[in-house]
Amino acid sequence: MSGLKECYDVVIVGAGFAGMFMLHRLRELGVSARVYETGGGVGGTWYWNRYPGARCDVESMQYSFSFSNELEQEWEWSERYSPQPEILEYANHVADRFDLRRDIQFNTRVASLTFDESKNLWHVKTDRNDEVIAQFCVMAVGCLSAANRPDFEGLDDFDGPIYHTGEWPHDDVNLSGLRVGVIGTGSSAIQAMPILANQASSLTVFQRTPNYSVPAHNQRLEPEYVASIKREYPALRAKARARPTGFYFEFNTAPALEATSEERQRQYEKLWARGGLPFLGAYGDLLFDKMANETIADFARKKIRDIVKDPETADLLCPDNVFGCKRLCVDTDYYAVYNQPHVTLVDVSQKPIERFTRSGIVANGIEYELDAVVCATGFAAMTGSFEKIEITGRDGLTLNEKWRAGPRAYLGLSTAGFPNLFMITGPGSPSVLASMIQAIEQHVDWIADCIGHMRNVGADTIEPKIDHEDDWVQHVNDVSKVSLRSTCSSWYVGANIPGRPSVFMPYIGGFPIYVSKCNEVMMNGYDSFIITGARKPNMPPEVHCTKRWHVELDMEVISPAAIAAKRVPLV
Ligand code: N01
Repeated sequence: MSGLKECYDVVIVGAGFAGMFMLHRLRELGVSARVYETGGGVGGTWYWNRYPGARCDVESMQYSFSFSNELEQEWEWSERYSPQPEILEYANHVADRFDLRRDIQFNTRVASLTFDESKNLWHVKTDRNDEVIAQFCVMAVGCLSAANRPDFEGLDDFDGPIYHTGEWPHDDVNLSGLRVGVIGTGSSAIQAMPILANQASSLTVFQRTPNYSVPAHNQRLEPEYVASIKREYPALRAKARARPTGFYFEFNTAPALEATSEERQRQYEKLWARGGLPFLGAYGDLLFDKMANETIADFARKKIRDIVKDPETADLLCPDNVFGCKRLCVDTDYYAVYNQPHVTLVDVSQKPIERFTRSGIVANGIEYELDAVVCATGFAAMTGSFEKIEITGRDGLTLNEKWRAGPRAYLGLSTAGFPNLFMITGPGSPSVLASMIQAIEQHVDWIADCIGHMRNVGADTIEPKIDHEDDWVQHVNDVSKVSLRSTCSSWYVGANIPGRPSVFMPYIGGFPIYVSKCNEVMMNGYDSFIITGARKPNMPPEVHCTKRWHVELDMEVISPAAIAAKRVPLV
């Protein structure tokens, strides 16, 4: 391969769920495609995040592809929330079943993508000196893929190993009997800690901001339950698509503040006992009204204090920010970890970690002796994986320059000045606020329809009109302000990493509204895009998947007016 210039219709960057399904759809169109993947296997997030305890926080029966009935029926999930190895096995099964590997080049990082305006082609270079040419590039790089490794002073001095949850080694990591430090208390740490505590002789947790976590109540799936879902899959998927989050769960649109405190207590207890993310669906105004939110935050803080025996530790673990503002965590026995005598919580909220030394970490003037450190410090979310690739569009403009003040993309699908470059679950789409696999499938279908149409009409390039892009970015920003979610320093706004512009990146207006907008754009003949070279400009595609994604919009529930009236839990 090295040094050879090959030509493909499409280059896909990434072989996670997005890249795999994109490849499958393009093959159906008879389009040649090459996938480059940094990792040694498929699975994306689930290939890299193999830290102990890693599992999905969306229920297994909904966290799967819906495009193939056979796949849906044959695959067996074993637990309510799938563990990482099982999801990775599923990804491998998909790759084998649809014979995807022959078009995927593993262990290869795309280093640069450069648009040649004279030929309307992308030049793709990899870190293994491959140089290929493609008419289209599809970025299937994932929303939470670029690990955030803070540059602590003295990192190189530390004698022991330093792991990152998002880049966990593939060999066995044996922490048994070691003094282990964990930096961070987000979802990854919360999942890993109960298991790390069982292995380590001591566990020292460095916490900058406490997080809310709801019990998972994970359990084995009963065959009867699985069979009942499989019988109903098409209807269940349709219901899910009609929900703001793209996954299905019961939610209550009534306002919390109109219930009595006894009613609220009963409702919160009932949903806490059920567990998981649907807890946020207890009332319709929880993410819109600060006072309503306080009622659920108080309930959660009381739960923490009930579980954690040492009052000082419990106080440190109680967040004082909006409940659900940061991504809600889902745990198994997280808070109880702190009752174990060998687990210590170190508050680094007032003063950051000072430095690493040969034998540990110094915080608040105290040196904590450690044999190994786990950085559960998250990701440069949404844009981090784009930043790592030098992407140069028209007039020599790089994507990093264009996005310096925050990402700008039309529908999170493409960005002006970068023709024929598509993104799957890019910034400005529901992505991380929706069920990821649903969001991926919808984007892949839209992109495949678009590429098929471009070929049918002999078009050279497509890119969004800048005024439509600007309007969409403004809309994404405006809608985010309706929700309390935009009010705290979370990775949704890039605030977990110093120096990043503070912009609410995912589209919070709800999956169905978003999907209907994508369908409308397509059926209007892509009139918000500039298409060059087409024999028939501004025509809708002859073949398209809008039916598959069509939902009857229940405007009572999901219209912007309803959102503004604070009645929809955009969980
Ligand atoms: O990352 P995070 P994560 N010094 O950013 C702290 C998904 N996910 O990997 O909050 C000290 O949430 C940081 O502190 P702060 C899920 O969507 C899904 O845990 O920024 N601490 C925070 O406590 C999730 O939301 C599953 O003040 C530092 C922690 O590190 C997303 O991935 C499972 C620091 C990072 O938490 C990210 O979760 C796991 C520093 N310099 C994850 N820098 C599923 O179940 C950062 N921190 C699907």
